[in-house]
Amino acid sequence: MRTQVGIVGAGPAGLLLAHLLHRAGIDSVVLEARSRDYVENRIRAGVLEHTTEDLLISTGLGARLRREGLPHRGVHLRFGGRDHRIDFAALTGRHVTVYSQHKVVQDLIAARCAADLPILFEATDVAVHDLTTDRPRITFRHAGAAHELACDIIAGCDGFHGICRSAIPPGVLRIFERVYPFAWLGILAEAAPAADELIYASHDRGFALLSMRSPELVRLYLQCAPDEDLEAWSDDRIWAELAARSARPGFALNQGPIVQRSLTPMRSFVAEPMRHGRLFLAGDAAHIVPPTGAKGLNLAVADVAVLARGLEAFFRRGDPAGLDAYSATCLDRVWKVQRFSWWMTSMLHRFDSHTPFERHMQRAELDYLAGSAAASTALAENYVGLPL
Ligand code: FAS
Ligand code: PHB
Repeated sequence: MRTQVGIVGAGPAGLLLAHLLHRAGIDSVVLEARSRDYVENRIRAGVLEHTTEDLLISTGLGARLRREGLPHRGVHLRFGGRDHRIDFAALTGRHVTVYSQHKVVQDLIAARCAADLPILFEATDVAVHDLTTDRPRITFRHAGAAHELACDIIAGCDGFHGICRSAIPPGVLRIFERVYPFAWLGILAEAAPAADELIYASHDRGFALLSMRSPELVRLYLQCAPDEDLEAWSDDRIWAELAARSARPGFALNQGPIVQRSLTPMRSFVAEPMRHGRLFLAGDAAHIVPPTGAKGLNLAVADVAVLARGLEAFFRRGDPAGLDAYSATCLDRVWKVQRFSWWMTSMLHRFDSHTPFERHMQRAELDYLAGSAAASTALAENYVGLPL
């Protein structure tokens, strides 16, 4: 088999890259370890930055997004029993859109299949070779047979636990990491949102986030121990803890059947550089942010927008400049988004190791935000998305 760009991973990064390359007349093959059903129903992120929404719509992926996406013009910070609304529209003129990641993946796969373009699900034993030559290769097994894909470029879009980053020889990458002393217990429940917008609740018992997927489906999160046993959390215990952490006079959570629960570990992670020879890392394969800032999916989109532009110049005009600048261009945004995600996480979560002074610093940060247009604007412009 041969193609111009071999893409490992059919998450948002790999699928959007394949979509953008096809629109630029560049051939690619997507190799995915899991089944189509698995990747299309994996519940993860829920918030699209305006740049992500604009890119999806401008590249022909806006039909369902326009129908089912929920524009959100602000979020609420809840602390000390009161709310402070961050008014995105007034402060930045922008909004975000609540639209589940699994729908983005479904839309991208549907577009790929409608164009009859190659995407191989349940590809196993994927391995990348000859990365520092101009003829890199991907070997894999599919439908019971061994295959080799000769390509000009390999895009490592295989997430944090994929094989592409680890295929880079030791000593090449600089790794930066912070592991947080907590995780998020997330649930999907058949209940109406208790508010029109997201609520980030900072409480002495721990952080809680009240998000949503539709007028009938909520996505709720609780800060918990990093090694929390999900079995120890009955539905009643989850609802009681969510209610306690989001309590405010006149507010009541709507409860309903919990249809999915998950545990998401919290880390900040960056691997530099995001390129090794003809291998380009994008999305979670290169970086992880704590989900507090709603950035993981959006950062993956930003990476592949840069990579697609660089590949178009490379294949159309033989101009390598975009690819040579890829890592530095992406990392400039990655580190700003890492900072914002770390800041939101540090401000809103409870750290058992915190001294009373540090807890006062957290509360002072929230009080300052609530009283300062400048501080609220800084949060808003990061949350809606930095310019691409
Ligand atoms: P992905 O991990 O989405 O996709 C990588 C793909 O590569 C997967 O389909 C995987 O099966 C495939 N793959 C892996 N190894 C392979 C191999 N060897 N061969 C072939 N294919 C291989 N972000 C938010 O903003 N908000 C959230 O609430 C949120 N919740 C999350 C919950 C969980 C449990 C996780 C893990 C992440 C969450 N994220 C969240 C972050 C998430 O949305 C990612 O940022 C986003 O999926 C990144 O997309 P990709 O880079 O495409 O990686
Ligand atoms: C979600 O809806 O899954 C979500 C929203 C905002 C976040 C994290 C997750 O910061």
